[in-house]
Amino acid sequence: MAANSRLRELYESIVRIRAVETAQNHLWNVGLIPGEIHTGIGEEGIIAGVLEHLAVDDAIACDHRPTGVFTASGVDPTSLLLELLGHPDGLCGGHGGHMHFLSESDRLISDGIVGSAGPAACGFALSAKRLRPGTIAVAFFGEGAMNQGMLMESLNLAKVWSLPVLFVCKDNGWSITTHSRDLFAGDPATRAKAFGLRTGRVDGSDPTKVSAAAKRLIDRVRSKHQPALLHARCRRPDGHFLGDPLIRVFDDPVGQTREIGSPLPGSVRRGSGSMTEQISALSALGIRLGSLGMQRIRMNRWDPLLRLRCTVGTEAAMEIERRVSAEVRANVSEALRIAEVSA
Ligand SMILES: Cc1ncc(C[n+]2csc(CCOP(=O)(O)OP(=O)(O)O)c2C)c(N)n1
Ligand SMILES: [Mg+2]
Repeated sequence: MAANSRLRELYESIVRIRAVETAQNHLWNVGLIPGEIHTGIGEEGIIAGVLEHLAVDDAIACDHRPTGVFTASGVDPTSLLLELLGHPDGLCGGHGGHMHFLSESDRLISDGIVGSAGPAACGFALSAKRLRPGTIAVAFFGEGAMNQGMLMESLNLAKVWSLPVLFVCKDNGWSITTHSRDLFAGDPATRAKAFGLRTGRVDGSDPTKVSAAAKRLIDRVRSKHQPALLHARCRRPDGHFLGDPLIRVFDDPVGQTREIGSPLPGSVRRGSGSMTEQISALSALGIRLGSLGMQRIRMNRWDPLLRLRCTVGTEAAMEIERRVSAEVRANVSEALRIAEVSA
């Protein structure tokens, strides 16, 4: 395929993920989706860059942010949106919700148990090796998941059983509200190397670099039946989940200072710790907010959509954005019509 049309397809995939994620976020904001929503905005470059090199018979296991992977895999967005609304016509009959999407025929699964994408992908890869030679499995997970035993066991098993798995670690630097540097020894690629896996490191906000790194590893996983790990850094503007209180402080500093600023000193005074412990807890909170604030200020630099838009060119990018957003608007209208609700 010509380089330009390949780039445009990559961009279209990112734009479609962003549009479906944005629609999902809107439906949650107006109260139509129950429970939490973990958005994947900011991770689209990693997902699109990896999926570009997958074939229809390959399998994917993902984490608690599956909307992008399912969208980019070609699952009908209307059935995803209906699933989020808890409707019987949804992808899983409305029983799965946003963390538990499953498309059996496409070999796509997601799970809210952190780290479970590892064993699920190993299972897919074992069956691929025996029943569908030449096909592979991909596991998507965060860097926090790499502290889970089952993910470490999966890296080990994948190597000793020569399983065709690509492990993709989407490293946003945070596990809920804990900065990963406070709980992560070493780094994901070095850990995987210790198990004998081929590894790659890439800036996950640069879709063309992700695509090139993913291709190198996927070609090897497919031809040599050996696992590999791709470590891709990214930033997510929405934080851990929609409505994240730390993010709200930056989006609405005045309102939030009123809401949490005044009760805070009182709750610290009423706390059971010594004065030194209370001061250190408050300064830890200040440091967290400061570091998150710095990330928020630099967020555009990490946006895969904005970065690739420059490469694709304004005119081509706008045509893709107009077309895809009209398609996704039609998906949303269709889902709302079926569910008989309005947003
Ligand atoms: C086994 C397990 N432990 C804890 C949780 C609660 N939990 C949900 S998401 C999360 C953080 C995961 O961090 P990371 O893997 O970096 O993914 P991210 O949310 O940053 O994408 C935790 C601890 C869980 N769902 N499953
Ligand atoms: Mg993380």
